[in-house]
Amino acid sequence: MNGSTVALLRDVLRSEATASPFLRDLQRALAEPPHSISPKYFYDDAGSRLFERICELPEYYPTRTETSILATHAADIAREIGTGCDLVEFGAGSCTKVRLLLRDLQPRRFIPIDISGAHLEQAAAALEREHPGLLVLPLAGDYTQVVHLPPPLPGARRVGFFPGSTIGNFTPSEALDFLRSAARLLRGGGLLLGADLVKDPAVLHAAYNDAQGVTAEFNLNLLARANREIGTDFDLDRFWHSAFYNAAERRIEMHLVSRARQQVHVGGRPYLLEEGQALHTENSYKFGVEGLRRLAREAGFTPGPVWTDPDHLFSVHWLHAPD
Ligand code: AVI
Repeated sequence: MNGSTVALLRDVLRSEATASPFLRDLQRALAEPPHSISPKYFYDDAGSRLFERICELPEYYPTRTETSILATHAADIAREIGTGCDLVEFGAGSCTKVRLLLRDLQPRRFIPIDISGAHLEQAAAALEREHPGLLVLPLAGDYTQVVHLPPPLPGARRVGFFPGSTIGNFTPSEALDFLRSAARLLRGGGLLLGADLVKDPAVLHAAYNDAQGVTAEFNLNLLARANREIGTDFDLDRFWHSAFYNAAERRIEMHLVSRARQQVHVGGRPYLLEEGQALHTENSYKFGVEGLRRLAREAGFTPGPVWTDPDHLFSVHWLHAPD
């Protein structure tokens, strides 16, 4: 590290107490390797809308595949879990996938947790209208932090639902931490978990490099969001979307790559980017069924049945959480 990098780092650290988390994390990512930032910054309103469009893309198989697994096996899943549970969804969004389970699972209560409070309230109200007997208690907050749930319903097992392979966007140690806290929170019940599977890299490549460029726009929205929210001056035309399968790590990596040597300003500070320099914005880990079950065991779960699609693209796991 040379002198000017040290000075820059000192500056970054000094301003941390007052900076917004996004500003602080972006400054840190630009100041020093590994030049990476959490994918959670994708999801402002525009990013969430772009993600919804991704889920509809012909190349993006995970959403429709998981949906078809849940629709096909809802009765088996309900038999395994048992009716009348206290159901909690982590990162519920529009509460779309849970609808596939409600008829068979008949939970006594549904607690959707999501960072976007306003969106969640609407989704919860719509769900209650559709299912008059169901008590829906939306909880606005970050489910990766400590979750304070309302007291359990007497006699109802607590069951978690974490679809979409969002577990794949965590680092391996974050995934383990998340599963450990879920196993504690869901003691005596369990977790229904969706996980994307390792497959032909060409299929993966297409899913993250769609022909319409929606995934590219989703990735670039991180810079657009920074311009909107924290006054940065990124020129989006001077970056390109890169997504590739890293076979050794079993993950798709997304990066934003500088098309030229350029200077950008973040929080009033200049950062020089070389041509080809990349900001790592997301990992999307892919799992083997056995690997996922091992991870769950390590976190304190007892793995139960697994449901997959005929092409073995995606998996849904029932994980018991012992008392
Ligand atoms: C939310 N998450 C599971 C998606 C994924 O596939 O990792 C996010 C995404 N990134 C690019 N396309 C979709």
